[in-house]
Amino acid sequence: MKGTVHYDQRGEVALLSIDNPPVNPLSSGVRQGLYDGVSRAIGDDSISAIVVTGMHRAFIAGADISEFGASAREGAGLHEVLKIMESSTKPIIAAINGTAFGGGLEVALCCDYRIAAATAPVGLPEVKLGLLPGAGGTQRLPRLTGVETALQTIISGNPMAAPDALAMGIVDRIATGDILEDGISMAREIVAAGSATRKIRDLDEKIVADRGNTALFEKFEANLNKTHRGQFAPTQILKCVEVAVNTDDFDAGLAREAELFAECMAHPQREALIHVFFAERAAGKILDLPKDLPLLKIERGSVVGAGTMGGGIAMCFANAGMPVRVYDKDAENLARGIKVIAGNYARTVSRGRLSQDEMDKRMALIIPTENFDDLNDGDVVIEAVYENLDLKKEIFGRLDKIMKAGALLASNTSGLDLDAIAAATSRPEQVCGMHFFSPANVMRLLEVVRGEGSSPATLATAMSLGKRLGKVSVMAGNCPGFIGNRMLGGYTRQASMMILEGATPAQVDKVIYDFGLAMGPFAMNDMVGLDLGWRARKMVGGSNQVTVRIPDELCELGRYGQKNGKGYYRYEEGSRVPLPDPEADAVIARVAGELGYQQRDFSDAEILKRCIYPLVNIGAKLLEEGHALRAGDIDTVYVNGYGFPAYVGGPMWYADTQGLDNVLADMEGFYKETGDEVWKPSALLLKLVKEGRNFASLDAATNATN
Ligand code: 3H9
Repeated sequence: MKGTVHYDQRGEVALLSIDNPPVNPLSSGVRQGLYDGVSRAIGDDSISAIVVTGMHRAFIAGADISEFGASAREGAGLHEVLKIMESSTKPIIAAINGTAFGGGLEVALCCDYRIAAATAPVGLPEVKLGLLPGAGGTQRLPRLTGVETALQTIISGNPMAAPDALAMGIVDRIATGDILEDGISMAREIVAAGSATRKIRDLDEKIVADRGNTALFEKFEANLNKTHRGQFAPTQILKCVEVAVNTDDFDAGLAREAELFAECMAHPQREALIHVFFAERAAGKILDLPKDLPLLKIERGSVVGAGTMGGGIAMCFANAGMPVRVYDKDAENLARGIKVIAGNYARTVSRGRLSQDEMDKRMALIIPTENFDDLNDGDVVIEAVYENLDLKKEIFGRLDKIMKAGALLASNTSGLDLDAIAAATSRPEQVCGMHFFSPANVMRLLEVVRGEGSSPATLATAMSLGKRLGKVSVMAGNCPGFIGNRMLGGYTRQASMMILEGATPAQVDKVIYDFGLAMGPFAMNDMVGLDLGWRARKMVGGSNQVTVRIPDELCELGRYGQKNGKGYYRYEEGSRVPLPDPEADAVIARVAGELGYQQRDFSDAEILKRCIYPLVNIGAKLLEEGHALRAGDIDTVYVNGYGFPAYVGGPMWYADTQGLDNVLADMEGFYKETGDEVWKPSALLLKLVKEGRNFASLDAATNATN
């Protein structure tokens, strides 16, 4: 059995300490240990109260996710544990020393009292795994906080700090000294005052007011389409809480919760989301970088360029409490960049998500400079100028001269040749890519790009710095576009081909939106601005790619996208809603005719495959070449950097769910039909299908070698 619970006696208090490092999930040994410990304490006449706490950095991180889907269960069931705790006539106190998430908070809610360390985060994040709190959380939380707060907490899945949990009534007290000692003192106080127990199941004053309040649930349901479009678990959560509010029979509520939880467990979204959870964590483990590799000491950052990317990167440093210099040679650009940063923070303050004091502290950490040499005190420098190889090479040549020995030199290039950039320095071993995604202060993804000469210490430091900056870091090899943008090329090209062949932008975009992305490729292009690519192509004398003919002709007609109200679509004054536009459609039809494309109808299913399967094939090529380490890394890139819906698990996971043999057959069909190289199946895909395997099995084999 995995994990254990230690039993100690402190006078008349039994102390149960959960020991399942690093974060104490409710694995078999923990459940059994809690069951045995509580039973023993109840049966021991010398014990008057029980304190439950966690060792290491968490109280309990929730159910053990790695056990989900296992055929046989070891140890006591969680519900048996909770039942014996809740029926205890001796008061049980949860001493929440650290993270209490999901089933962990639900264990605490089965205790009679809760005291928490001020730094302990608590929450019910199950929804992020496609689940609902299935150990009574949907029934007990509303009884403590009231219905609306409980719904917000459970549906968002966001954690809260212990002091907020105190204000909401979830915990009773915040420890002022050592949490364990304070927990034991609290137990003694309760015993001294008569050993009253207090079961949340018996409380109803916070829920009666909303009994029969269907409008409240309708309000939440209507909002789900905005916040959780396409997701299964949130509606299940609403149903659970509705039962909690509308019935007096607590056990009936628990039974309904168990049914709805089982439906979530059986749902493919649950499997996909848990894949994403583990894939994000696996991505941080680089097989040839030993865990104990000494890292470079990073205390200060430097950023070259005060544009959108540079400013966002500087905010990441400041948010992590690290001072950062931001350089721009143009005083006006620099001032504008700093103003944008201040504006971003001010918006967060106005939404109540940051205090003015904290904003001031962060702004003070961002030090603008027009003097390139000032960058030299950074332990890391991140170059974030526009995509131009010559310019980047020149900057790295200059950085090489001024940066201190041992500094990490990183480029934020989104796809240029990192080795060429590193070659401009005398220390390519200290150079790597750190590719942030826009807006850098918001997007969670960081591609760490490994150059030919990048040293293990450089790479390990960049990965670890990414974590400190709040990013999910994924290692990518140095190839054009790295992981994300190289794959994206296949997706956008196929979308562009389909509108030449007879599909409309609106049809393609709707299919992609319905699949779960925030917008389709044409709405996205309109948002970014069609003129950017058009101007870039003009500067190099144009392009003979058929896929750029339509955007180029749209630009020739002054249709630049959202910025001037017309592109692939038209936009009403001040609106971002794309509306079909006969003028754009006529351009598409004319160009398709001129290029000799036969027009035909497309089914939604075909559109989806033509857009998503290039991602899969290019992803497989990246794996085959070693430019991506795991299929899960690719999924992590797409979910965190490109808005791919986590509930389908990312493109590689999605391909597995479709059956790789089916995916291959479709690709072969498209290859035959179009002759487009993107459809030439990768050798890896062919091999996996031949062996009856999938990407998940490939990753399992890779991770097993770690
Ligand atoms: C649930 O509770 C259902 C119940 O309502 C009903 C049941 C009937 N299980 O993230 P880290 C591993 S659903 C198994 O790097 P951090 C993780 O994989 C659950 N393993 O650390 C990693 O392993 P490795 C609801 C878990 O400090 C290691 O621990 N709970 C679990 O950055 C360290 O993790 C959640 O959704 C788990 N529950 O963050 C909480 N949690 O070292 C999910 C972690 O081999 N967990 N591991 O790569 C988290 O949000 C974060 O892990 C946490 C720590 C904040 C706890």
